[in-house]
Amino acid sequence: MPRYSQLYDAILKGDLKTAVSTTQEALAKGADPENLVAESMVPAMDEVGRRFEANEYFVPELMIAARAMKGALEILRPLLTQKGAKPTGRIVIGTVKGDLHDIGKNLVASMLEGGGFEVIDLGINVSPQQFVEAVKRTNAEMVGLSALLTTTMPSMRTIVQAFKDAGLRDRVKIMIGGAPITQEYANEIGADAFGENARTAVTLARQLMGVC
Ligand code: B12
Repeated sequence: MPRYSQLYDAILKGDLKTAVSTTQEALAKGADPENLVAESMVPAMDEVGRRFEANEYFVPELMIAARAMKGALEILRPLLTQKGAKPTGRIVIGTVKGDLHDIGKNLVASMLEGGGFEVIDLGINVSPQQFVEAVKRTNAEMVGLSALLTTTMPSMRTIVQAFKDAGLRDRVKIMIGGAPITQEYANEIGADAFGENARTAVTLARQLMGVC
């Protein structure tokens, strides 16, 4: 049973208005933003995915659930990104080419900002060249890649190779994540780390920067 069942239900049903109002009410009652995400919102999206797989939900339901999730996250974002004074490092992040899923990537970006990182978010459907160019332009020390589709995962390997071809692989740490990604896959393609969720992403990023 999710901790805030009204919020869970609102996202599951794609009810944006209730998702927003229940988030505001929960915060007013002192709920922790990270707990709201981890205990109610992410489980709701997991259930949406399960229903989609079981042919109980179709693309329109995915879309309205995603809209409700994003609406609630919009309210939490400023709270998740409150940061300390000293920047810990710079990270370029994006969802790989062919992939339009950005809820998880946005959450990771917010939490990294909250963890003191400067985040350059390239958005969705990002090509290997765009990642390389962004690192050149910003001198970022780290790259975060997100993929939610098994069909777009291979793009991560191409991106690792693109950094090698550009002579930048030794200069950047590459962290990958997304529902189909595993540690084994990270090892296989030569990424530096795999993060299961947004919280782990922050811990890993700190480790990669040698600041923990
Ligand atoms: C919402 C959703 C959509 C929305 C996306 C809206 C948006 N703006 O993001 C829409 C409707 C657009 C969509 C479209 C499609 N989707 Co979709 N979608 C989902 C769903 C239900 C939820 C994803 C989500 O937001 N989860 C919540 C977030 C918080 O979790 P997360 O993304 O996993 O992110 C966390 C971690 O993975 C990790 N993480 C993520 N990125 C990164 C990056 C780094 C660096 C690190 C360290 C960590 C990390 O941290 C995050 C936070 O904790 C999933 C089901 C699921 N359970 O994943 C299906 C799912 C991913 N979709 C699926 C499919 C098939 C599709 C479509 C092909 C459907 C279609 N027929 O058109 C299209 C593809 C469009 C495209 N080209 O990308 C399948 C993929 C199957 C597969 N094996 O590849 C899934 C798994 C559903 C299913 N069970 O079948 N989808």
